[in-house]
Amino acid sequence: MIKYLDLSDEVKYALQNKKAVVALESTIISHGMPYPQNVETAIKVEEIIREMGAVPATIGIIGGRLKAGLTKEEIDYMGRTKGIAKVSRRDIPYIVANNKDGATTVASTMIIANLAGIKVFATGGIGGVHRGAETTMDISADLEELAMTDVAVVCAGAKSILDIGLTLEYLETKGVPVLGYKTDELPAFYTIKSGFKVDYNMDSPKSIADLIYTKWALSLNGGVLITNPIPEEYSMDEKLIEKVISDAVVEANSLGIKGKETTPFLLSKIKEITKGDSLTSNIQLVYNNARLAAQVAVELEKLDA
Ligand code: PSU
Ligand code: MN
Repeated sequence: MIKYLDLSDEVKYALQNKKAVVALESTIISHGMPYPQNVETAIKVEEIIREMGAVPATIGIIGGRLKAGLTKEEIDYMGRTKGIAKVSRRDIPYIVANNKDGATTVASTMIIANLAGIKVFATGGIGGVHRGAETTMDISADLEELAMTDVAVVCAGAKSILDIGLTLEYLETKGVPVLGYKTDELPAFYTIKSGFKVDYNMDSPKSIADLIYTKWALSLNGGVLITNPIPEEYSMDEKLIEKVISDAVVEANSLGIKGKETTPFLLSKIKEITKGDSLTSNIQLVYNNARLAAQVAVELEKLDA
């Protein structure tokens, strides 16, 4: 598999010298945010990770090569080029065999991070069990990946475009610990609260790293989900965002939006209805997650040394 993988010099050096590395995904760049905020955010996230003493590895597929550590130019290319495929686990072989470009989701970013030997990954939101999944069977491949691939993912909880309760049930079935950073309650992406509990409230990056280390030392394969509440000053009004999301879901259904188009459609609709407020919150929560992920990666590296 490694023959398909390219590490940037910075990432290669960091991994060889046991420095903390944090993986970042590219679907958030190509499909999760509009240009140019997507590129600005992706570059700022990398800077934040470096400031926190870790090395960022933005992951994507370019010309059929799996890349861990995109250059600024490659990030810009992923952000401005229209029609880059959204690539999850099932799409990787087609994209690689045909030398195409692909923006990686949480699932495929975990796969490539794992190949590269990167253990911690920061993102905004993961995919999950969608509302209405009992008839559509729309359950993100991200959940299966968390079940089997040894990468810890820092996110801002589950947003209510998903069925949050069913998403948590699925993660429980698959043996994925859901941790809350300094919270008992699962955050809901745009808001601090969701009405659902996390499995464990963790009070420090060190305690999170200890849990991750122990899980894998026990050969309990698969990921760990670390949920980090959006900073209070950027959190949105709960009632407002709930109404916006419900309206967006109704519109997606009436337009017959399905499959991998669903999440990008809902995100852009929510941004449109909130006149960009949701985008501001989304950007800030990603920065917040990058800070925590870098701290966790630094602590985990100490344990591994
Ligand atoms: N949630 C967001 N922004 C995103 C995504 C989710 O707030 O960009 C992206 C991530 O890449 C995630 C993917 O892995 O959507 C999930 O898509 P799907 O539901 O089709 O599996
Ligand atoms: Mn889906």
